[in-house]
Amino acid sequence: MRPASREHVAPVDSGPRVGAAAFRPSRRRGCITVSDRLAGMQSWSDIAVPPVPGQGPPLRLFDTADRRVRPVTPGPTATMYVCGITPYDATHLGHAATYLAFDLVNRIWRDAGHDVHYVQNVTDVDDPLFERAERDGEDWVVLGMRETALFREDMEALRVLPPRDYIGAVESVNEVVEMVGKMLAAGAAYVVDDSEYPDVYFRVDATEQFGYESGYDRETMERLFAERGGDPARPGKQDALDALVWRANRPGEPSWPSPFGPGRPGWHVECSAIALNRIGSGFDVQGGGSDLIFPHHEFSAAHAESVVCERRFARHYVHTGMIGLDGEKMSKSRGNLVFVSKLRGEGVDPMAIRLGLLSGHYRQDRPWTPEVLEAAEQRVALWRRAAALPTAQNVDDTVARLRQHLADDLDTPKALDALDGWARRAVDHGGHDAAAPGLFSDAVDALLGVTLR
Ligand code: 5CA
Ligand code: ZN
Repeated sequence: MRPASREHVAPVDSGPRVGAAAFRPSRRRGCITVSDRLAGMQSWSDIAVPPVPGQGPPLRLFDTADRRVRPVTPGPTATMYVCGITPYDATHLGHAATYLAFDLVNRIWRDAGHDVHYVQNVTDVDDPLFERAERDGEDWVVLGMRETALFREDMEALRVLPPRDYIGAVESVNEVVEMVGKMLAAGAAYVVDDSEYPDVYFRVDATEQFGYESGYDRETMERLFAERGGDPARPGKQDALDALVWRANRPGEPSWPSPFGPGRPGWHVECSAIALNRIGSGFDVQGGGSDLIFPHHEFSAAHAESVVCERRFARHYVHTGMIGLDGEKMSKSRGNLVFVSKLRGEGVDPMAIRLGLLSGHYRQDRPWTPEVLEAAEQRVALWRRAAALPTAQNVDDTVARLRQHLADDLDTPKALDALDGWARRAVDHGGHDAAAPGLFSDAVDALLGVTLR
């Protein structure tokens, strides 16, 4: 049974916060409330990254907004926000591929000596979660907790470095309330007044620069808005593209109190508020799959820019291609999913899953096939044999090429080729360098997240 809306107690403090300490557990009549769950929201376990001698060139990435590859120029602390899962089902290989791409960014930055402040959300209050819970006669809170726990396990198995802040939507409601209040005060948002539900909408023309992130024309925006969770035909909206930022409470839906009435956050504003409050405006990389280019990242950016009065939410907008199966994008709604946990359960080596997903370029839409997995299994086996040799030929040049290819917009196909070449030569012809196998292993671990030990 869903908890009644009164049970959803929003944390009352506001402003930047990190992790569990900022939240007060709350219990009523012996029930576990959402706030108890907030206190438990944790990232997953950290993974040691071995140091690798030397340095690579500075990272260059394709920026969706500028439509070209250009250098990422972080300060001593590099900052990244990557959109997290909506936890109504298990992690599939499409999700995994996206988080692996940004894990490479994290690893390249660390290799270059940056401290990395990585933030990720969990969309644990949203319609798909309620619908799946309803279908299965389950509490949506329990469903979200279970799938988030499984996601953490999958990320650990794939050796994805954990975000520093891992924040549920339910944890950030007070931040959203504060932000929507600012938008209303600034005239960037309005309350629809011809309905029994006083939803709050963000004006698509609230910022001058709206549209710069996707670069899409109005027609494309309208099509994608309707396809990806927007509500162009909602009566009372001033523009079909105005985006929901606060959904007034409907019977049976969870809600939180706010000065503009009880309700729950819209989707884009959740990511806006979580990122702004932790890594601020003008952070280095905003990441996600290409299906988030519009409307999600366009509006996340516009929401933030409307309240901080700056023109650029993120300095780089980075998007991954879609992993498909049998010619179709892998998606929960299509049901053509290959789950990471299912493969793991079948005994597939997570390092082969990792290398299989990294064998294509991150920006390329690409299929997952049995051949991709088989090739990755053979690659891991070859690399393990090479790493276990007592001596091999010098690997310095190969490590330098690995760094170069990764810094060039994460060119993993070329990086993996270079490593294959060295491993094949090492296995076939040996060599006299006793440090080379260990260095190869460390470089593959630190930069690609693949352990060969
Ligand atoms: N919770 C929102 C973001 S705030 C969300 O999009 N959740 S999701 O579970 O649908 O997707 C999580 C991430 O995986 C997103 O970055 C999405 O773009 C990415 N993703 C989803 N399907 C695929 C796929 N087939 N291939 C690659 N990435 C995918
Ligand atoms: Zn997001």
